[in-house]
Amino acid sequence: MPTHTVRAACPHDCPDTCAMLVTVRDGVAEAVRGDPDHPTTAGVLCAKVARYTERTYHRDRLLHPLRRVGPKGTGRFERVGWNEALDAIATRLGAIAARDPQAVLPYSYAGTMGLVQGESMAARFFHRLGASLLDRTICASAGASGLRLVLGGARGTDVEQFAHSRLIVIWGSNSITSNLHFWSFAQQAKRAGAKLWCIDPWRNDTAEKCHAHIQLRPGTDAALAYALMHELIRHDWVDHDYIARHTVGFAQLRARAAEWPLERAAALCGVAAAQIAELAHDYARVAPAAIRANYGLQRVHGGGNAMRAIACLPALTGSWRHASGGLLLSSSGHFGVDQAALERPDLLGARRPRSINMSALGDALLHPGDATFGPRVDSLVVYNSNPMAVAPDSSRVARGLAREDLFTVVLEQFQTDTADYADYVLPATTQLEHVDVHKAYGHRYWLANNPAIAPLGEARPNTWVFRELAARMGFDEPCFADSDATIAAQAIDARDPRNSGIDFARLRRDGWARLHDATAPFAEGGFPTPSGRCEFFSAGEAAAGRDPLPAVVLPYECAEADPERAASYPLAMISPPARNFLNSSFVNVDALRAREREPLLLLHPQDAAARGIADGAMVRCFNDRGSYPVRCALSDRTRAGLVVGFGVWWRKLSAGGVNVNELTHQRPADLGGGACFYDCLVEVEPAAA
Ligand SMILES: Nc1nc2c(c(=O)[nH]1)N[C@H]1C(S)=C(S)[C@@H](COP(=O)(O)OP(=O)(O)OC[C@H]3O[C@@H](n4cnc5c(=O)[nH]c(N)nc54)[C@H](O)[C@@H]3O)O[C@H]1N2
Ligand SMILES: Nc1nc2c(c(=O)[nH]1)N[C@H]1C(S)=C(S)[C@@H](COP(=O)(O)OP(=O)(O)OC[C@H]3O[C@@H](n4cnc5c(=O)[nH]c(N)nc54)[C@H](O)[C@@H]3O)O[C@H]1N2
Ligand code: SF4
Ligand SMILES: [Mo]
Repeated sequence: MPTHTVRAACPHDCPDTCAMLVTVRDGVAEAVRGDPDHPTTAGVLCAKVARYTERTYHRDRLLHPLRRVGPKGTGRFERVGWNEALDAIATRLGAIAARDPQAVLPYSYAGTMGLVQGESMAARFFHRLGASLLDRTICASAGASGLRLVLGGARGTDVEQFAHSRLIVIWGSNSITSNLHFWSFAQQAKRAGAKLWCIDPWRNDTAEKCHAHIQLRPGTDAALAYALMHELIRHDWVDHDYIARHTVGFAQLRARAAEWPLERAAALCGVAAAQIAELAHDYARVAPAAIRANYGLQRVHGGGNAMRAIACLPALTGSWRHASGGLLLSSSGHFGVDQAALERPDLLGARRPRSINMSALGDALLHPGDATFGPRVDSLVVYNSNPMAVAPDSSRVARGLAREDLFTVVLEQFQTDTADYADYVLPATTQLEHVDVHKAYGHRYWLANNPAIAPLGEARPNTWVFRELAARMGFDEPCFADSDATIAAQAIDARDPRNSGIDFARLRRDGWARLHDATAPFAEGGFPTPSGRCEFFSAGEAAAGRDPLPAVVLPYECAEADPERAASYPLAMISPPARNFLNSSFVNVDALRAREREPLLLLHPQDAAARGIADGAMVRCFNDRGSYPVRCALSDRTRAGLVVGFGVWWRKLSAGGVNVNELTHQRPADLGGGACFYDCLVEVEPAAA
């Protein structure tokens, strides 16, 4: 039987959104590889997704619907038919919605980034039902909000242009782990003589390969950015023409920056003043200079304002004039997506359901309901997410999910920690088995995903499930009959000139297409802000009674903000991803888990010595929220006072049946309600023998 090749897209939550080629023989996907012609993928997939067939044909794939027979959390289920499962779910949701549809809470994130298998049919269903809205804050909302205040939206430097930068500042990103295809452009620049700076609390794999590394305390980036601004302004290394024509609020920003001389910022950040001075000098004197900021820097109380402060830098120096200057956090705002067509918020009619912050799921599930909160959550419908593993403050999430009176439905490819708590588990297709269309947040290409193989077992796409539920609930609006290909076509807003010549039929044939937008987005200003300028000073924020300028907001959990807590739990903890996992995805792929071996905590030798802890020992990492048994590695790649606990392990594949989120908290960041995973104090002690 000869093989054929199917054009697909990597579905995972990663800025790179790679173009994939799937080799299929006799209905079986034999291999996936990167499309060599796609300019950012360049024929390379990361180690995780190169094994996508292993994930798809995994022995543990869920292949038929399941109904719970044991206590919640124990993972005991029996097989049921689709009709039986869907009838029961529709009946139960209908009964809850008859009391108050807001008692139903959808819970989803980016298990797939596909616009079809993400929030299309699902959103239509929940809008029509009148369910609670979910505020999707768990990853990026603080930084995205900060960026929006200054630049107006998620736009920035074209990733391909970093190849020609002369200075690259990698800020809060472990690019080699989490943004590999950006890293290849940075390497091209490095080979051509560019200088690379990294700003990160630990010496991650990327920092190892940069020329200079500012190893700051987590959550202090805004102070660092202000000290840089102070230096730029003090030396008059700013572009007065760009500032005059394309920004607002320079005088106010200058006054605020004057509060952050090098020494003050250096003391707060825990770094040498001379290093900040050196970066300011490089940033001013080397052009084009570009910043690659990523979401690692905004998982703290002050994350939104940190991004806001950083976003002021390229306008001060006029670095936006160069295609290879500027700043990239996310490119998603370059895409013209017809969100309303996908999600159909009009199906709400006059209803305005409450919105629940997904990063405080534990609190939401444990809330008894009152006039402020609204009704108690009686049903949780989870798809594209594994909240039991990834949401903060796990012990409260577990208590919430264990409620006998909570009706939980989980659409999943695998029996995850979350699925263990479900009343019904519904088997979902993988990217090789369904249709989708993708934008990206790290490049500027639309991609199509053609199905390569038939669904395995009785697995079904998310869209199919919500279509079936809609039919059973009597939702007869025509949009519930749309096919997946129809939805994919609707996603590409035909009225948006950036989509000219691009439609789903073309994408299906060619695999991908570059959107049309200026390579240097703000060379001539044109910021999508209310003023049309880069807003150092936000009149909107001032009118709302908030700080009109970027603020320096300390972490909730640090010695300055909470000395009492710091006395009991003196170590700061960050929990960035392990390289071979993608959030909690891939933890169950044997070959990848074998590379990571077991949950690991980096501890500085000084902190270890003070606690009598030897390299490789099992330790107990704990605070007042929980306790996490973990293997520790002593390393000077972290700073004294900082531990690095790699995530996000499945609880049931970890030593104590818990993961690092046992220790994190649910408080929101300063902007956008973002999660604060890296704003966390802990103590570490040798594990009891
Ligand atoms: N292999 C792999 N790739 C991934 C993921 C994965 O889990 N695994 N996750 C994907 C997802 S969902 C996302 S959102 C992105 C995340 O990727 P990134 O946006 O790069 O974010 P993180 O990996 O969370 O953190 C990046 C770096 O920020 C550092 N950091 C932590 N706190 C601070 C701080 O206060 N200031 C500064 N300056 N740096 C700080 C961390 O030490 C880490 O080295 O990657 C995507 N890619
Ligand atoms: N401590 C700590 N916690 C973190 C982070 C951290 O750095 N530290 N990172 C945070 C970040 S940045 C993010 S984005 C979140 C991510 O959290 P999630 O978005 O929940 O990501 P995953 O853990 O990858 O879980 C996605 C699930 O979706 C399933 N899935 C994939 N495709 C489909 C599909 O087509 N249909 C259905 N029904 N299911 C599908 C996968 O099998 C997987 O179990 O985690 C956050 N949690
Ligand atoms: S680098 Fe990112 S987009 Fe590319 S294959 Fe890996 S996870 Fe997917
Ligand atoms: Mo994320």
